[in-house]
Amino acid sequence: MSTVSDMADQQVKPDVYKSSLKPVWCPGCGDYGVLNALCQAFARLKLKVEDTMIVSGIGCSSRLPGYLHSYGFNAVHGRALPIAIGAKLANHKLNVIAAGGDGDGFSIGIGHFPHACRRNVDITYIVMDNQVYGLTKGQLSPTSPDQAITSTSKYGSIETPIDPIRLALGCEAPFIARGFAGDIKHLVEVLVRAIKHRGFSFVQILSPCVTYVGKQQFIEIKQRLHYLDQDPEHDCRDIASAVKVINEQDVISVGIIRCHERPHYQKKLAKLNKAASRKKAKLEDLLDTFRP
Ligand SMILES: Cc1ncc(C[n+]2csc(CCOP(=O)(O)OP(=O)(O)O)c2C)c(N)n1
Ligand code: SF4
Ligand SMILES: [Mg+2]
Repeated sequence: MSTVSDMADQQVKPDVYKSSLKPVWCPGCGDYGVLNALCQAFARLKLKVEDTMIVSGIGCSSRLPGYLHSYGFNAVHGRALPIAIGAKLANHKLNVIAAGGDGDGFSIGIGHFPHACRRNVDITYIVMDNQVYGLTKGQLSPTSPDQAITSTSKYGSIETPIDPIRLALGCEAPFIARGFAGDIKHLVEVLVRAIKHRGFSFVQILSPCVTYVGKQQFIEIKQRLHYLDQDPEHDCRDIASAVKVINEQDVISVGIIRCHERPHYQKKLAKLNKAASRKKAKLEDLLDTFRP
């Protein structure tokens, strides 16, 4: 992580990370909470703006890079992850955050997710999950609940939703967390832990869409919250604790669900490069492998 080391004893103000663009999100949108929490997390970690990059796809949530004062890339729909991973592999010093919505990450972009989890490149992926396609006016998304009424499911959804946490766990993501845009203080703690984690970290942020789902989405989430850091039985190093979270029905757990240290991709790559440089392949031997 690249930080503002010469300001070690000074406080960094969260506003340092905000760009001059005024967000165009609807008043009350959960994404404002995510932007604020992210700036506070960056400030807490004293990240250097010139060593920080945010990559997104397309959607209301994917507007995030424009509102942050760092390197940013508003990519094409569903492609935040491969671009973020490419940036990190090209420059290991960068703090790389990929961001997007539930549609971006789990419809068109879902093919990239399992590979990001298992490959374990040291980036953070945040999905601002509002259970709908906000930007395109409220269509059904892969995380829309059963029976959800949307502009493309007028009589209620008949599709089983994807649970991003269950998916991440099944794909061996080493760090899995959930936060709520309506509890910024808690979300900052979650984001700080995710960015500090050495390896792929995934954070599902419940970020209500007041326009196409409605104001009750905030209220319903808030009523069901269960804070894992206050649960003495939860141990994020123990996979059984994570399995308990994905099977819960009545509550919505927020906090660090899974945290499992394993060597990240860049570390393994450096080791591999070192071993390969010791036994240089001869061009003739390589060419022989193509000869009949
Ligand atoms: C290749 C491609 N297909 C479809 C679209 C249209 N499109 C733009 S955003 C979006 C979905 C946005 O939903 P989500 O990712 O959940 O973001 P939200 O707006 O809800 O934050 C779609 C289908 C597009 N821009 N590009
Ligand atoms: S449409 Fe929904 S997700 Fe998009 S800005 Fe408005 S409230 Fe937010
Ligand atoms: Mg969405």
